[in-house]
Amino acid sequence: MTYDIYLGDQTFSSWSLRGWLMLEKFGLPYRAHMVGLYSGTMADDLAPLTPARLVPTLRTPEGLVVGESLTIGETLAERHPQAGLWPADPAQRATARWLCAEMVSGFFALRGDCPMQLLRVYQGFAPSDAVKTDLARIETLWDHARAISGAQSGPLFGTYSLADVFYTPVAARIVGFDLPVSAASRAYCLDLLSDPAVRAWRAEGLKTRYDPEPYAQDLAATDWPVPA
Ligand SMILES: N[C@@H](CCC(=O)N[C@@H](CS)C(=O)NCC(=O)O)C(=O)O
Repeated sequence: MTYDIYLGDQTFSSWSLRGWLMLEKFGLPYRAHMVGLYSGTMADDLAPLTPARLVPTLRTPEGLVVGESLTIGETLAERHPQAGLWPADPAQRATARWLCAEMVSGFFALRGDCPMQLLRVYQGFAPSDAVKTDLARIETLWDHARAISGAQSGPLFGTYSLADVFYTPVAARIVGFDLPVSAASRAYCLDLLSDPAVRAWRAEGLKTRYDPEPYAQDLAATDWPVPA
């Protein structure tokens, strides 16, 4: 009973990180397959999974191919109700789904201006008004999640869930571009990035060398705040 998960790059692919965390963090058995996101082989690598086009893509042990991160998460949650992918409480579960859906369908300024990278903390990045608006919305949603769950720190719903999975790459953007958020939000971001699974994922990615480096910014930088 082993899943196959097709993933891209470990340093720059935010969706790949989400897809991997959905299996890794909830103890589900999987084989990871890295496809050539930046080497030009991606279409060939995914050809056996047609019509899949993007990473992550999941193949169930029965051979069903499932694309799109939120659908993959829902499929795994449905198949493994005891694994805790969603919060057990219905109100918390509905809210967690809301946060994930809003992440998937929004925050385009943040996603466009601050590409996820797990290499360094850029200094002096000046967020646009649109990025600041996205950050305010993200913090509003995080505060709302905490109001519903009562969890004042740590995972948004007290116990780690898909909501934390979906916001881990958001945390990487906030930290990696030193974006202005509240102390509580920054602490949550650092919690997500300090997770042993995320550290292991990043450590693996650091073995890859890029020439040229995707999404490199012409900015000074300091070290990533969490050791590999
Ligand atoms: N909506 C998709 C987005 C997935 C996505 O955009 N993945 C990127 C990698 S981070 C990709 O496969 N890019 C390759 C391409 O656009 O050709 C999801 O939720 O999984």
